[in-house]
Amino acid sequence: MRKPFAIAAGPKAVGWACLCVVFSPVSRAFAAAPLNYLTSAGVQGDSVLPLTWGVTIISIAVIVIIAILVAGGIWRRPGLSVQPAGRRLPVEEKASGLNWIWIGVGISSLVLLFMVVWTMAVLARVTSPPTRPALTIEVTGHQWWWQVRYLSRDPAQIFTTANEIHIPVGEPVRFKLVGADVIHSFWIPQLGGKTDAIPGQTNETWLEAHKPGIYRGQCTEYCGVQHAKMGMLLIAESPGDFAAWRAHQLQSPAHPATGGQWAGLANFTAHCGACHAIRGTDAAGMVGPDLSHLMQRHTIAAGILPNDPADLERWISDPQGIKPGALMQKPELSANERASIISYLETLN
Ligand code: HEC
Ligand SMILES: [Cu+2]
Repeated sequence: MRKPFAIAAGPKAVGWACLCVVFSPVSRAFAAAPLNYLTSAGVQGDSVLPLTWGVTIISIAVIVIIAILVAGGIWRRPGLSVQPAGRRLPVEEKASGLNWIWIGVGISSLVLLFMVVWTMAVLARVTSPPTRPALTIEVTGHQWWWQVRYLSRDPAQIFTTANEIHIPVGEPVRFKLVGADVIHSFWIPQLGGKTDAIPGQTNETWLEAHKPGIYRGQCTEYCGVQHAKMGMLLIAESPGDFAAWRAHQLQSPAHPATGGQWAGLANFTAHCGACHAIRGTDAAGMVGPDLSHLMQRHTIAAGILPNDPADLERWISDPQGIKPGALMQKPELSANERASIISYLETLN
């Protein structure tokens, strides 16, 4: 007699494959990936991570158990003799069959209830920071870069930067999130969950990093053609390093030192100043990233190019070739003008 289903061995194998994916070296490889949420480096992540693993493992266990029961049921099915057409099979009604339903519903409800309570407890813990944050940073999502403004009651202490966020370690930092044009979503996976940046609304979240490091972030709400190239870096540093960085950001960059650099500043103001701002100069545009201390950044174009002279030149020569659709058109510059602008930008420490 033919076996009713040939896939009976399948579910078990699939279950083991899932377990292997979760526990094997693959998870260690994830730990080395820049955008990984399977390791935690901050207070929010510490609460969320056990829940992520817990729910994953429980879900896999449920699938495996059910698969085994289904497979067992199929195998143990008593052999049926071929019935003449039209004759019905006698159905045996054993009262004990119903018990399985009660046991199954009971166990499932307990497991689900446990997961709900655990999730609520984690949500309660990550909703608000353990202590009142001393620092508030406003992050505005633009198509396709991040504006970062350090807020303060004292207007002289406010400054703006882009795509790289510095925070001190060991204390919670408040983030106010806004969308400039469409909905974006702010996510630094190793430190905490996602929060949307919505036009006309200010969402709040907080993050606290345990130890100094550079953590990759990414927009996680589809926001147009260059959504995938809307990254950022969060740089967590010791409170001393952070204070020094902040004090430096509040300064205007030094004046150009050479004639060529002065010409670069003039060309910059004429060709780029409508969109970009540089502290202490006439360039005060708000359409693109603030470039006051550009050379302090590790990356340009929202985390996608290293900030080195060759890539800076590549970007300024043809931004559309690197990020097609980006809101910086190809500048119309002579080779001399471009070289002078780059030599000036390289002084912006
Ligand atoms: C129409 C407005 C506009 C003009 C004019 C413009 N830019 Fe931009 N620029 C932008 C926008 C918008 C971005 C962000 C692009 C992105 O990452 O998607 C940008 C990004 C940059 C960046 C990368 C900054 C970072 O930290 O990621 C540099 C450097 C830059 N522009 C230099 C220039 C220079 C030099 C000129 C003049 C030759 C210029 N831009 C002209 C709008 C402009
Ligand atoms: Cu996006």
